[in-house]
Amino acid sequence: MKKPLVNISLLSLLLLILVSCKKEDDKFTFVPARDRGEEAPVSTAIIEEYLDTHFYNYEEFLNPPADFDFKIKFDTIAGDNIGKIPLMQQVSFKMVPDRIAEGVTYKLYYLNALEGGGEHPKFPDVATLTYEGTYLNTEFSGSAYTQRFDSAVTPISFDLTNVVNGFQDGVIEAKTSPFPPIEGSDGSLSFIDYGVAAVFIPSGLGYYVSPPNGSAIPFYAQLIFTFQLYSSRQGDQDNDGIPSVFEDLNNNKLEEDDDTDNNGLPNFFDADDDGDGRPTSEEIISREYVLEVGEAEPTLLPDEFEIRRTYDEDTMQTTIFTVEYTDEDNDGIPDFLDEDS
Ligand SMILES: [Ca+2]
Ligand SMILES: [Ca+2]
Ligand SMILES: [Ca+2]
Ligand SMILES: [Ca+2]
Repeated sequence: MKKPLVNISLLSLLLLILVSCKKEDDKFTFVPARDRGEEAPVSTAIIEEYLDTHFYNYEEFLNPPADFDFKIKFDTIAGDNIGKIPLMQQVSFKMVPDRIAEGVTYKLYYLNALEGGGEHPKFPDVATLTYEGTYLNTEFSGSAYTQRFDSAVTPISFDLTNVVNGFQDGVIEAKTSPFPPIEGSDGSLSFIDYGVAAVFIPSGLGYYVSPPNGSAIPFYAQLIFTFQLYSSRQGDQDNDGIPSVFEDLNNNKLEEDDDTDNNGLPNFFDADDDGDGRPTSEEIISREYVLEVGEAEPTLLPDEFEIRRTYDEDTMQTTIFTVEYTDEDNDGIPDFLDEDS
């Protein structure tokens, strides 16, 4: 199930430089991938047409029937449904950069059908959700149709740095449940007060010319994901002790473009960020403070900061996790980013 969501940005980059190929007259002719900047408004137009002509089951979300599954369903505004409110009037959007072509941005539409009571995942976190992915295509029929290509009906955890970019960008606009899962007698997990959302992904933030092997997704397909977001945990993809959200040094909310030692491994995925041979985990100091109820907050050192806190309902203890960035040669550059210290 994971495969169709695998991040293909590197592969896309290759394909951008190389080509896609098409068989013609018994020989292969190479067709360069379309210009990403020119394709972006085309994608937007296709998605906007869909949003103008479709609605979702908002009435069920407003007045949930007893057996309602709290899943988003779309339908065409026509016939009996001619009076429905178009998605276009109910979605939000944000501008999102292309990860490959500099200067190209997309209008990313998303829908929060139900706001969770918890938190927004951060962009490099690991989210637990159920979902359905469809692609939107106009290539053959002239009008948009959707086709499901992937789904999970039991909760699955996704590293958000490892899914298609538009899905990552959409999930972080939803909120989790504020409560831990409830375990059923059969071991199944259920959640309450979670977020239900959808995201409408332009092809450049989807698969572009690299749909997953074996999938029926055409080139340049726009994608729509609906999902139920249950929980999220902080990502530390390289296990170096610094949560990935703090490895976004240029603070642009993209994890893939920070690479201190220029070795091709971005900091969130590099356990030796400065490439000095000493692992990052040995160039920082990680601490934990356990607080009893009513106990005062610890005073942190000047270069120490909190990365996370947890609360244990049984012991009623709060644990605060911190990291201190040491700077042995006092040059203002923390040791883990300083190749000569
Ligand atoms: Ca960044
Ligand atoms: Ca690196
Ligand atoms: Ca790192
Ligand atoms: Ca160092």
